[in-house]
Formats: sequence, structure tokens, C-alpha cells
Amino acid sequence: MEKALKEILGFIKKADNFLLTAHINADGDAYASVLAVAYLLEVWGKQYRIVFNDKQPEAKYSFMWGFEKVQSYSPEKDYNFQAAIALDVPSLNRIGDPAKLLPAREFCVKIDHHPQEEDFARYSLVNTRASSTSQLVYELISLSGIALNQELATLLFSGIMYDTGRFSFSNASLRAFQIAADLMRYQVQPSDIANHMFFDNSFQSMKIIGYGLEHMKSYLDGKLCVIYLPRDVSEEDSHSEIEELANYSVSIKNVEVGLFIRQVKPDFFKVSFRSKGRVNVNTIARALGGGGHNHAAGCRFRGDFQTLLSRLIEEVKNNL
Ligand SMILES: [Mn+2]
Repeated sequence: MEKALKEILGFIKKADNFLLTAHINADGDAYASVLAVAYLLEVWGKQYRIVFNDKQPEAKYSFMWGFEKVQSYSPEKDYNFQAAIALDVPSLNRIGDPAKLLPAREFCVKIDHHPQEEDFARYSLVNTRASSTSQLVYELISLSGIALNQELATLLFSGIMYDTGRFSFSNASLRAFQIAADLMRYQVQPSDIANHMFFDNSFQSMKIIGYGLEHMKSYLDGKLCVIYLPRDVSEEDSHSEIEELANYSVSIKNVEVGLFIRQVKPDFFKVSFRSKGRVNVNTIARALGGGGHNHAAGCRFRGDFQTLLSRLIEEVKNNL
């Protein structure tokens, strides 16, 4: 790992004018890892822009240093990047539109903890045992020699806290706790961070979550739980807060796989997969053109709901 990190730092030192990006529907780890690398670029006096696929920045991450630097991709803008750093994303497909802005492979860096899908970067650190991409960025920053401070430590801590489910998922490793403990020396406030990222939901979102729970269904002898939100319940602009339904879907006794299906357009659906550990939901999501981790993944589907549901039940059944 140290060799890959040194190569990445060497490349960053030489290059200028970077694109920073992450996966579609950027989450806490995507924001935190990208902004922490932006901090490093800032200290080193580099030019950079942060471009995400998402139309709207996610307000719950506005407590993070550099949040206001995050831009949405726009086809009208005149982009020109000499180098790119893609974080927390395994493929060009998962970057979405900003993938169009990437320079040639030899000028690209990838830092990620998802299973390797596409080798699009000459400088690459992919470690599936890392709890989060923010954990890998911590290692990068430690090696860079730049000093940690409260802002930077808060970013890294937030990313690790987010991806480990507040230090409770199976990826909450010894190393993740060691890093968290080290970061605590810089006046990080875990309860403030948790309040921003998890307990700042709107009244409306909580009612939508209530609808989802009331209408959830059980299949395969109680091993599969499905929560479905039709479009008229979750209005189109309604935010990531209701994604928490994915976590609820697997938080039930005897459930091995939980699915949260959201209708985005009449014939377009987003599916979030959760597993307690026995079933690899990354495999299932990939079979439907998506991807993610063994315990949490996602995909999109075009077609009708019944076809999607039958397909999902069949896939889960074959993987139980
Ligand atoms: Mn991540």
C-alpha cells in the first residue's frame, strides 16, 4: 500500500489543475474523501475543481470543510483538466457525467475500497479491506507530511463514521478504530458529526420512511424484506434521508437480504441492497448492471415493477 501511496503523492506533486470526483449519489465517505484530498491540494497550492454527477449538493454534508466547492456537472461549462483524482468509485460508469472530463489514463488517480471493476487510472490504490475511502486518504495524508488539524480530522473521521455505520458494520476494523482514535486528538466532535449526518432529517422524510415501513413485504420465508416507495409517495426531489429505508430493510430478525426499491419515473427504479453478511449483494447488483460492496450495493432498472420484483426475488433466492 505504501508504494502505491508514494506513487500517487509523487504524481500529485508534479501535476496541476485537477478534477476531483466520486460516485453518483455521493455519500458521506465520497464527500469526506474528496474534500480531504482537496485540502491536501489546497495546502500544496494546486488548482482543482470538484465535480459530482448529482444535480444538488447534499445539504447534510455542509458542515464539512470545502463543501461549497462541490459543483454539479454541467454540459455547458468549459472544463479542461490536466489530471484527475477519482475517489470512492470503482468504474467510469459509477462516476456518471464527470467521467467525460477525465484526461488520459496516465493522468488519472483512483483511490477506492470497492471491489475493482475498471482499471481506469495509471495511479491506483484499491483496498477492499479498508473501511472507507476516507481511511485510505488518512494514510495518504499521513505520508504526505501535511499536518492534521480539526477541519481535516473532522473530514476523515466523518467518512469513516459514515461508511462503518457509526462504527458498527463488519468493516469497523482495528485500523478504523486506531485512525478514529488518532483523529480524536484534533478536537473532532463525533456527536456533532452524527447529528449532521444522521439526525438532521426533515419531518416530511420521516413520514415517508413511516409509509415505507408500514408497507414493507416479506418473501422467501422471511429471509428477504422489500420496502417499495412508489413515485407519488416519494416526490422526485426528496433526498437521501429516505435512503435510510435500505438499512431498515435488513434490520429485522431472520432477514438476510433487504431491498429498498424507489420508483423514480413510471418505468425507472432505483434499488438499494443490504445484506447481513451471508449473501453477497454486490454480485446480485452487478447482475442487474449496478454494483457496490458485499454488504451494501445498488442498481437502476428500466421496465415495470413486477418484472423487477420477480427478478430480484429470483436472484436473492439463488444466492441464499
Ligand atoms: Mn465508501
